[in-house]
Amino acid sequence: MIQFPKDFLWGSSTSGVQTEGRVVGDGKGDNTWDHWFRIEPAKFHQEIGPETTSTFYQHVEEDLDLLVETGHTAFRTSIQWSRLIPDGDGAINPIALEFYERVFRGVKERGIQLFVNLYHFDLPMALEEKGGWTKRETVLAYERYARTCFEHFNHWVDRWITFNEPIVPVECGYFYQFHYPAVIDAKAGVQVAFNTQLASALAVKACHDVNPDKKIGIVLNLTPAYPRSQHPADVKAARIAELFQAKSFLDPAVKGTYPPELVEIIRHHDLLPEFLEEDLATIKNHTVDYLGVNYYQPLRVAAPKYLPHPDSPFFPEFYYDHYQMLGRKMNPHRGWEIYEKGVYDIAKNIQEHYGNIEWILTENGMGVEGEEKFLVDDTIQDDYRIDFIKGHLTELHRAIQEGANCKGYLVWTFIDCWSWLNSYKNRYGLVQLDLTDQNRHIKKSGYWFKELSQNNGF
Ligand code: BGP
Repeated sequence: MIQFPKDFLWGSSTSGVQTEGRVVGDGKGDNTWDHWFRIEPAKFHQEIGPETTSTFYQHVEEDLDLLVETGHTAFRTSIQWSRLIPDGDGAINPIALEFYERVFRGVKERGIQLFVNLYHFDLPMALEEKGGWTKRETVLAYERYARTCFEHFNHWVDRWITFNEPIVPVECGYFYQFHYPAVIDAKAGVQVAFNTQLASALAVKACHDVNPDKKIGIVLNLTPAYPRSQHPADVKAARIAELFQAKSFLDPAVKGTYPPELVEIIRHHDLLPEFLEEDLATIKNHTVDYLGVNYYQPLRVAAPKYLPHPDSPFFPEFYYDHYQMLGRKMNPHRGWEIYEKGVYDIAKNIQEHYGNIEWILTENGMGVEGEEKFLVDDTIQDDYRIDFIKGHLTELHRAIQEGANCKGYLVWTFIDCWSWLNSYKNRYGLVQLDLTDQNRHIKKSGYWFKELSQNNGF
């Protein structure tokens, strides 16, 4: 039996945007997803948009009961900025205030630790129209929004989170076109990355101003970059890929400084952001209290085969090619590699290079397209998901035995949810959501997860 330390947390993560849905009269303002779906619905899988997400808004009590039934001792969700402050920087929506109070109180009344994230890819559209994260005004509006949240909800929230996977809106919004504004503009992307980091540091400061004892962290999608071989060119490619993918936020968030090699590359391409001297001190002085780590699949890279065309816009892939390892283990239902040892490597990296800061595994899970095919006697028989979780937990446990400071495991996610352009394509839940009638059915993994939590191991 693999036994986890006493008080280890078991639960799941989700986000406001991906679960709440929209209801007439709820007072929510548009965010970038609402807007993008309205103007380009065909981009979204089966043209299902963010207003029809898992209807948590109408099923709060039922869903919170499901957390208990699936063994949760911790739960992470996010506040939708555009719900609480519809135009991003003006009046508070009283209906949203009442809604989030009800949700958070409900979580606490069930004896579950509550992690609340302030930003899960969801910028209010009114701010995007003024330039979004490329503008300092958005940073300052975010700081005011964060402070508002701390002042209203501190009573229920055990731990705060500033951002989820902040590199993703940078990559997807300014390089790969999976997030709005879906442009190709490296200079803007770098500015957005810097502004996001600054906003995170300002939120850390605000959180501690309001209550010095409250812990606040950031959630990063960390994976080591694995080189194809030990050839120096492959090793260099991996080092640089990791600078872009992980250290761009990990270093400033935990150490308060940017990696010099990354700064050099950015300078070399004339992409340095605009900032004030005091911003660097803000980032330096307000590092996070703990880390959330999301991990799904490894990043494998090789030295780039070709020189970029001189007219090509800058991409981080100037420095590395993606590489598919022969004989890799796959999740065929999602097309992602499964590499459990990645969790161990992340844990060792945090232990050895980031002061063994306290962390929680905040997302790990197995997406499955067409999961109805595993339905037997009304229950999804998702043994593959149980195996996936067990495999990753085994590696996490090994790292903890060696001193890694991980305090909990949150699966993605408790109920099948809407996921950006992929909409409902990939199902991740411990609980199945029937899109036709919005009924909820616990999957085999949900029952197993309860035992896992009760036994504190497996
Ligand atoms: C993570 C995001 C989540 C969720 C998950 C699954 O990176 O933090 O919001 O969407 O990915 O993604 P997908 O449904 O595309 O497989």
